[in-house]
Amino acid sequence: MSTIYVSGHRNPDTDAIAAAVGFAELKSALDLEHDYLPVRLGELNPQTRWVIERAGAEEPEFLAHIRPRAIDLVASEFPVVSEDDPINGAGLAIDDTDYDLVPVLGNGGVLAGVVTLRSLALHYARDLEVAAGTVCMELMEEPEVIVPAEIAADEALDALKHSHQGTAVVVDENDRPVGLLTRSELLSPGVRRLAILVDHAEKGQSIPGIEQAEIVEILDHHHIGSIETRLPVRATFDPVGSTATLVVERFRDQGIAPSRPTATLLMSAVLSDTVILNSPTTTDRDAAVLDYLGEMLGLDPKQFGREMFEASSDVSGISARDLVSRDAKPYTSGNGTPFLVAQIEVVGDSVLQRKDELLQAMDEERTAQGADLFALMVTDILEKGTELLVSGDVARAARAFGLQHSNGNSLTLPGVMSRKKQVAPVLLDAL
Ligand SMILES: [Mn+2]
Repeated sequence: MSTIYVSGHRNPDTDAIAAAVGFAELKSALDLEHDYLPVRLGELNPQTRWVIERAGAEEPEFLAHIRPRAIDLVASEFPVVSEDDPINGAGLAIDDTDYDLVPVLGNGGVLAGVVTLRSLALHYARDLEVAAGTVCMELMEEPEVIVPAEIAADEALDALKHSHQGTAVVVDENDRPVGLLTRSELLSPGVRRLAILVDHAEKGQSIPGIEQAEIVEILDHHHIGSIETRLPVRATFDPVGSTATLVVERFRDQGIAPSRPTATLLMSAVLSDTVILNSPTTTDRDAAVLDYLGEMLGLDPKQFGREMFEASSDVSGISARDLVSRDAKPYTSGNGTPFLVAQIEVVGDSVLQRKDELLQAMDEERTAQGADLFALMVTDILEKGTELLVSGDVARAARAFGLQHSNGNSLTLPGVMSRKKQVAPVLLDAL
C-alpha cells in the first residue's frame, strides 16, 4: 500500500500540523487503498507542543525530503549469504544478477560484510580445491557503499560513483540489509513519492524535493502559491481563517467525526490562526466550526483559546535575538525598499518590558539581512492591539500609519492584529 504524505509548511504552526493530522485521518477513513501519513517539516513551536500534549495527540513524524529514496528503488528480493555458508553459495547467489557483491549476514541478520565477485574470481583462480572448502566469512570484506534506506537516491548514487564496488548495500536503522542498488537502478526514473499539501502552496515553504514528488491534492486558505504540478490535481484555495476549518467542514460533509485528539488539535488551529476569532481573516465558517468542535468536545473554545495563548506566549526563556529572527518575513516595497516584519503574539506586557533588548537585536538582524527597516509587531491578542517596534526610520513608519508621534521607537496601533492584512500592505505602499 503506497504512502501519501500529508504535509503543512516549513516552520510549522498549529494550523499546519493540525490540518495535516486531521486531513490524513479523514483521508484514511475514506480511502483504504493508501496509507495517509501526516508529517512535519520542522520542530514544533511552543504553542503546538502545548496543544499536542493537551490533546493527547501524537506528534507527526519529521520528513526530511520527498525525493525518491534508496528504499523506493530496491528490488523486493536480493541475494544474501551467511558467514558460515560455503563460498560457492556466494557465487551462485550473485549469478544471474547485475550485482558485483553479495551481503554477508552476521548475528541477527546484521550486515557483517560482503563477498565481491572480484575476490571470488581471484580465490578460485588461485586454487580450485582449497576454494571448495572455504566459507564466506574467510573471503568477506568491508562494503564500500552502505546507505541508509531513507537516504535520497541521488545521494546514494553520488556515494557509488566514488567507489570501486558497483553495488550499494541498503540497510535499515538496525543495520540489516534491505536491498542492493547498482548505478543503473539508481539512474532509473524511480517511483515518485506522493504528497498532499495543506496550509501552503509555495514551493519554498514545502517539502524539500517536492518537484520530484507527485502532488495529489492541495488544501489551503492562503493565496494561490507558486507550486507546479505535473498532473491536474484537486486544489482548494478557500479564504477562511484556517486550513483546519476546511478540514472540519470536509469531515462534516462526509458525516464522519474526527477522533477526540484530532478534534482538539483542529479546534486549537482555528483558534490559533484566527486569534480566537479576532483576526480580520476570520469568517462565520470558522465560528461555526468552533461551535461544532466545542460541543463535541464539551469545551468552551474561547476559554480554551485564552489558555492556549497564555500558556504559549510565555517567552521569558527565549533570547531577544531568537524572538526577533524566528518569524521575520522579508518584503520589498513598491519602491524597491527591502524591509522585514515579524510578529510576536502575547498576553500581557512582559515582552514589552524587554523593548530595549529587542530593539538592539532588531538593529543587528536588520543589518545582517540588508533591510532598511525592521518592524516587530508585539500583538496582544486579548487587548486586540499591536505595539509596533521599529528599527530604522521610525518617523517614516509613523507617517505610514497616519501617526504624528512615535513612542520612542515604537508605534501604538490599537485594533491591529494581522501582519498580512494590516501591517505589510501599509509598509509595502509607504516605503
Ligand atoms: Mn493556516
